[in-house]
Amino acid sequence: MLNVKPAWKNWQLLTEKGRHIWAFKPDSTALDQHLHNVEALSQADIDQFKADFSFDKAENPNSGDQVFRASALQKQYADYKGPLPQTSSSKADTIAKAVVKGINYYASLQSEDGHWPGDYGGPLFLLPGLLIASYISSTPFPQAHQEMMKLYIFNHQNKDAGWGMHIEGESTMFGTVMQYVSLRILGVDKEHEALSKARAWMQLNGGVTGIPSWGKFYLATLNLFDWDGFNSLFPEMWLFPKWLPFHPWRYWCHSRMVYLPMAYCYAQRIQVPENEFILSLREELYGDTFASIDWPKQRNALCPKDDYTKLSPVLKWMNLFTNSYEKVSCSWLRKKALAYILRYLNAEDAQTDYIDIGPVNKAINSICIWHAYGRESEQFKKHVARWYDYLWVAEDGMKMSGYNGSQLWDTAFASRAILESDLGKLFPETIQKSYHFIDLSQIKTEHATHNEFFRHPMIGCWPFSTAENGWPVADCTAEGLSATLVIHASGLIKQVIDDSRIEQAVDQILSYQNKDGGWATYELTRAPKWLEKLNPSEVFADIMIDYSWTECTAACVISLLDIQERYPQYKTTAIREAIRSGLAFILKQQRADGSWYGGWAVCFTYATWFAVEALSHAKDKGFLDETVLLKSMSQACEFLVVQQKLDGGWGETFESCSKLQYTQANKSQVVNTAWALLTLLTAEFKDKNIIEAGVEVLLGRQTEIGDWSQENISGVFNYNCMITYANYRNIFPLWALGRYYNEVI
Ligand code: LAN
Repeated sequence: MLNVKPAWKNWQLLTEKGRHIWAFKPDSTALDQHLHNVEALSQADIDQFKADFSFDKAENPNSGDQVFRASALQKQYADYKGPLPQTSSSKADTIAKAVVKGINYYASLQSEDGHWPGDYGGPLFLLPGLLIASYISSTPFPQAHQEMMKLYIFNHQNKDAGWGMHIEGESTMFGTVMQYVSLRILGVDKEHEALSKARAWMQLNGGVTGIPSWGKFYLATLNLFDWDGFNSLFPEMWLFPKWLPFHPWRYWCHSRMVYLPMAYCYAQRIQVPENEFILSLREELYGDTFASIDWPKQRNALCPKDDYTKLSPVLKWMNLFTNSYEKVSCSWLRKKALAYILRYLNAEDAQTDYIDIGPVNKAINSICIWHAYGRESEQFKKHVARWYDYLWVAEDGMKMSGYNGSQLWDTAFASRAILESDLGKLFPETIQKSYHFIDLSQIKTEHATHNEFFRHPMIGCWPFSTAENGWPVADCTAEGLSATLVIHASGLIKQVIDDSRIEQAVDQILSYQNKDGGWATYELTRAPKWLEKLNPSEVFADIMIDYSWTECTAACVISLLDIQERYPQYKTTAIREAIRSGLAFILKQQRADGSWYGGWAVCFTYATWFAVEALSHAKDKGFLDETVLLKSMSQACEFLVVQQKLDGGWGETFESCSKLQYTQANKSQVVNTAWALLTLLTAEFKDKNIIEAGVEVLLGRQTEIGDWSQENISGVFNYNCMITYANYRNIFPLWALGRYYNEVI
């Protein structure tokens, strides 16, 4: 079935209510026991790691989650022996077999609690943050973890000896310096060939001072960059009156929660004391120039390879002011700002049970809490315990995930994909388990401090990962709700999510709608678009406010349409109005070529699927002028037809996201093909040859056991950083084939 390598077997994923902990040679399944007490490695273990986690990036930088999958299959895979439906044609027969085989395989990856674990790596700047936190706080990872992290970083070094922002990206200064420092923290000798070549890369590309601001920040905490070389984060801004349009409570929550602990570190000028290691690193990174660098001049220095978003002139002017303020800052005010920030950090930790909103503030909050309360404090220990929630083992080593997982999101999609056709009903236990997880993950209580710290109310919502993560998302709520409704309609379960909880979810979705008719991610859009001019990160775009997105809007509209169908009496007028304005927003986002740009996955095929799905569900229900709706859908189909590849499939690369232009991959991709097929089928596209050609690609690529191979990276954030969705290669082909089965049966 799978080529399972011996060292893989030593790593086991333990899960509990969606939590993921990778344990080395676990002797029980008690999850907490495996955080720290890991046995020491023998040289034989290390050699085995090296042999079994060797990975050829040149073949495909995307690992295929084989470590997790091999072990899950061993535990619970069995060939499908149940009944198959009577169909009318051999075509329908073939599709039915492929779908059943695919679901049967996929079901064996489901965890006991009902979700589908999966690799959520991709970005390369995350693990370094965690390693820096561990170094600063003198809290090293167990040796087994460290060896695996080294392997991961080595495995992802590019041919030119640098590293990218993410596993598929070309080398950047940010990626390269961060991995370099990480390998050194992990004990790799500076004379190691990979490192000396990386140093040459840095020199060739203008030197380390050109690292973007987030890198400058991390280096400053390591005493490898002077804080004077870092633009002020003006910590006093947290004391601004709330009505100001640029008060940080209005930022996109991810920016808010990252710049908050950064401001703390900056105000405290946190840096590890000079020691031999740091002095050596200075020399490795800068030669003998460190002492003579004019730091203030480096504040805006930027390596051209990292330059994605130019700092605006407005921001540069503001920096002039805030940097000068640093020289005269009033200590009383600074203290007050720091006290406020620390209170906010504590609230975020408490609200998320120390998981935090994401991988970046997870690492930086750890540094702040260590600084504020010490290594032995309860708070810091709780932080450390959650470091492990973010680690993931695949055949390329140990990585840091882009979130504490994508549990709810994948489970909701998977349930809908499986139940797309009646074939899903052959797997009642799978659906019962996913229902259990969806039930478990709906948020049932409010944070005590939610008002004080600007949180959108959340009872009834669903998060992207787990309930403990404590940050619900608008479209995850929609997906959770849509999945719940589909499962209820299937008749396979005993309903436990009652009407009042469904109504809570609907109310939340309504409360998330923006004035422009669209839906954003975690919150309402809280400030005008011009705030983007203050974006200080050179490597991401559109991070300052929470924008309405096509996909998020479509997901919310679809769930409201579902509600109208099943709960027609509930808030009919308000829901109809929300749907109408949501649809108008979607139509407005359509490009002249008929496509939609996707902000959260690669890329045009993704958002086009979401948009057309919403439009087709709204058809004949009197929301829009039907000719407008039909024209929009047919333009979308024409767009897809133009992009279809010769083999009948569709394939985009991540550059679609960063360049905002449809970019053909060399080879068609099952995930893009599935999105295109879902679109054409829901739009009832007339030319069946086009559809059949795509279906053939999915059938042809299905493996013997019912899986599909991992192809290109599928996810993205902030236009420029890619992220892995390991479950997509199963969910979407199954969904598309299930839909096609409904056509041909
Ligand atoms: C995610 C993951 C899920 C994603 C969807 C639900 C798919 C989307 O429709 C809405 C946005 C959301 C919730 C999303 C936002 C940005 C996240 C949280 C991520 C891509 C996962 C990681 C990323 C986060 C910002 C990474 C940390 C990096 C920073 C720049 C802070």
